[in-house]
Amino acid sequence: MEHTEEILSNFNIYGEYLDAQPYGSGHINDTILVTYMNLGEKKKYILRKINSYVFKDPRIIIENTINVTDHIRQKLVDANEFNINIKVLTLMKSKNGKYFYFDNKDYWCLIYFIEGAYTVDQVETKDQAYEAAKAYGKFQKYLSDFDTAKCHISIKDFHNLSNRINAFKESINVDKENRVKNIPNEISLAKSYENLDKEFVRLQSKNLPIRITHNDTKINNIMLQEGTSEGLCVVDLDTVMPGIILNDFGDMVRTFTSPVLEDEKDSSKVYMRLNIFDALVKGYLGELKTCLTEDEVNSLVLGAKIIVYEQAIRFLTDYISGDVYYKVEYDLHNLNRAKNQFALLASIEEQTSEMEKTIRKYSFKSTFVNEVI
Ligand code: GN1
Ligand code: MG
Repeated sequence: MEHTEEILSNFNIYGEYLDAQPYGSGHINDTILVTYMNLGEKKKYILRKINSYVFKDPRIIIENTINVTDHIRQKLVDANEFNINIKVLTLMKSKNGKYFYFDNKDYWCLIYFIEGAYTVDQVETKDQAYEAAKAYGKFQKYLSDFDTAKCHISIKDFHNLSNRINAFKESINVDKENRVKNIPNEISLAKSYENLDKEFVRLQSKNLPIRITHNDTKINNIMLQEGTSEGLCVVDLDTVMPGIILNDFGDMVRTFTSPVLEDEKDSSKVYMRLNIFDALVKGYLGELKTCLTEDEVNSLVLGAKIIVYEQAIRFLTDYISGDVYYKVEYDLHNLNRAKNQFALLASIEEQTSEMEKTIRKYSFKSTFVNEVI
């Protein structure tokens, strides 16, 4: 990776360059694991090329990342936490003193690699779900006093379901790649869930609190500690911006509870695992139940449906438009992803009442009632 070495030469890294390898499973930015040898020890870093088709002004997301990580770092210091460098991301400055390097085409960031941790693309144990959700809960808690006015909107209307539906319809009208004819079932499925948009609009009218949300709370955006599986560090902060809690809760349900990968080719294997949902809710609300409003708690399950539906539509729109947004490895990749989201949504619909019961079990009100009894 010759070009990579050239990019890296613009950052202040001690030691001798050893190696660079593609890293992780993100769909948007390029992520590269680089290794240096310094004083006989291997040192690893994550180099990220920010996708400027998706992020129109990458400097905005870098500024958000710096502000948010500074805020969290201070919370960790105040709490006398040790090993802070593996609990929050640290960006390195480039030789021009900025937290990025711009090569006249792309923006690049360099981040310290979190040692002693791993990520998973699908949840294998209840423990992982509990620990990862707890880490996202803590992340939310640390940011609860961050001034939302000081956080940029990295992508406008990112979780605006009505807009996503309009974009989907527009892609059908344009039918750029002549793919609409291949997917009558998925299009009618998408239409059959359109009532979720009305629910979404109704939710917006409730004035749910605007918080700083992560907006991409996938299971693989948590570094889990080797051995204990403790949720060590929240990564991929590109989409951190003001938003409602449902965005984060919904994306956890979406990516934690299915037993197979997001791009599994057989969508009949996809369903919502209630035991994993239980662990997720226990971990998340364990951190947050006293901070959330009653309206927020009561709309969590609906939020999950909305996010899964939104994602189904996003994948389907990209399939119809010729795969311009998400990275794909084969022609039907986005379509398979969309089918899996619809399968998950159907399973969530079926288990709504059990999911609501689980929320009540771990929410503040039920705890309070139990204590009084
Ligand atoms: C994208 O690149 P990655 O995996 O972090 C996308 C998310 C989607 C996700 C689907 C900026 O995230 O919104 O939920 O793919 N990020 C952006 O897996 O669009
Ligand atoms: Mg991301």
